Amino acid sequence: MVQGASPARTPTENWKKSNSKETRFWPKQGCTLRDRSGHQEQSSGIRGLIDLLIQRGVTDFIVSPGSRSTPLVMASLERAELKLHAVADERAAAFYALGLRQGGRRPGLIATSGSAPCHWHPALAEAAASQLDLILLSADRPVDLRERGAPQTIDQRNLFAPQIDAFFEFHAKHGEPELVRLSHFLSQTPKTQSIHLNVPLAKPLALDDGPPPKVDLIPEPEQASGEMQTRQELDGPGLVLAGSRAHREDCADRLATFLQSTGSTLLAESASGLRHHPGLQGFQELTPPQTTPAWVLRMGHWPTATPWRNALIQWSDAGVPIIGIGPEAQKNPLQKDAPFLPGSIRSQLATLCAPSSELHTYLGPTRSINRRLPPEDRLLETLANCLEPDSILVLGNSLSVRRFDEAVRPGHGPEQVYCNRGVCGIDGQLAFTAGLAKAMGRRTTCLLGDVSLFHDLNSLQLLRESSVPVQVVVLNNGGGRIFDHLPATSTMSPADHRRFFQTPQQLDHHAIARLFQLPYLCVKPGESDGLKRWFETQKNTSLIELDFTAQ
Ligand SMILES: Cc1ncc(C[n+]2csc(CCOP(=O)(O)OP(=O)(O)O)c2C)c(N)n1
Repeated sequence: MVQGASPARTPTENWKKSNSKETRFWPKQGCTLRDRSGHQEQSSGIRGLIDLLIQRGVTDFIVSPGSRSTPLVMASLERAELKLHAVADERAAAFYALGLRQGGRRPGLIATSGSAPCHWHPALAEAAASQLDLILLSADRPVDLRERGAPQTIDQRNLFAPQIDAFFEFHAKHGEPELVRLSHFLSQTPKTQSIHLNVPLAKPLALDDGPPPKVDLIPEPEQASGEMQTRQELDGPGLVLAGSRAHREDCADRLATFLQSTGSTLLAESASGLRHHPGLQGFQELTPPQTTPAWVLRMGHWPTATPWRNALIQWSDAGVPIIGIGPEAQKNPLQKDAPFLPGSIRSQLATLCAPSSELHTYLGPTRSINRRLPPEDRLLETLANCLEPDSILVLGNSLSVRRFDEAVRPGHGPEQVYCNRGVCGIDGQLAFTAGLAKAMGRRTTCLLGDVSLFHDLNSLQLLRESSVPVQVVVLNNGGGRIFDHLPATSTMSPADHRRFFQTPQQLDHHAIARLFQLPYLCVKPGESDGLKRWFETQKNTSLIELDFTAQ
């Protein structure tokens, strides 16, 4: 080798040198991917994008790691008014964001290109069904790399249709004109809608110095309220059925007046937020009345409990009007053209009244509420009584929410109970709880099944890191026991039933707790003394196993 000359490169080194990741895929004619002249524009475009989102009200970003998204993260880090959270798994990140949104914050998600944003989909399905909005920022490879076999590159446009209608591809390198285009788009998209912004980014994946261009957010046009204000008379005493999320707005006092004046009865799920309200307790039942009501007023999500749903079917067949009220009003799987009163529950309740001012009596004060409970349900009631009334409770789907609703009477347990009943997934429940606990800043408990825990196991890490203690209570009944009630159960072999439906994981929950360095308690029905002490003394996130496997 000649002194001073650069060492000879091997063919592989030569290839590597001349084929940096982005030049290996030859750009289509007329564009150069290595052109750095657009870098300054890209940087200011990204800063302007984050600025517009802050103007729209975004408070937090949940960041999952990746290189393509670097400029988005860096621009967010520059803004002191934003809170950034790191969640490695994108599916958990999206459920965490959903929890934050449920708790009143306005979060956005940031992920890299390829399969990463695809993992947001389950949480978006729940968000859409529960009318919660999220902002999604997916970084993308430059547009010219699409459909050319480039690594980590898929078509990310409209990835989430039909869950989200609002999609915008933001070309940061076009700088200010692109920001003006985005501002128009945002003004046309109501804040209640989730938005997916796909952001193709070229190398270098960093930010140049320089302030963002100042583009103002164009205000949304005023929406007509469209609420019906005519007074509506409801003949005869009826029934109000409150599913989860019925109490999104403070409607309890209006509802109490309405129940009183119409002589009606209330069936309220825990996650309706109405069950524990002191003014409503005298009107409540836990099981549907034997008498057919003259009408049913339904608010929040469609009910979870099978007896309630069966009663609705029976009444619907008998021609009882099932009137939807509030944001979820229009959804009625039984009656396609069922009457509904959209808009706010509070204002709609004010329009409803009985024909005369005379007080009606229907079922009278609570009866089905005072009954003997089996040992497992008593343990759930003990659990409810261990929880402070102003703490937060998240109920997992499947039997957790059903059993809790059946076992725990009005007035017991926390007032604020949440459950993802939009699409009833067993996924992401711990991540959702972590986000909600963070947003609310209050002690939080999550009760969920053993398969549900397994499904979101990695989110125990989020809970371990949570600044607010979260008690994870796993109702371990040896698999997905809701499937014991499948009509086909009697026609298949027990082995097939276990393998394809119950899917018992047979995991050692104590070992799981150790893996995530969480304190652990195991409680069996009839041995609930330790539970109360645990809740009184436990200051950290912990895992509590309710061991129902012997039942
Ligand atoms: C993401 C998702 N996958 C599958 C289902 C169908 N599913 C409903 S309940 C259930 C079993 C849940 O088991 P577990 O959490 O142990 O609760 P249990 O039925 O014992 O109450 C399954 C798989 C679902 N709802 N969501």
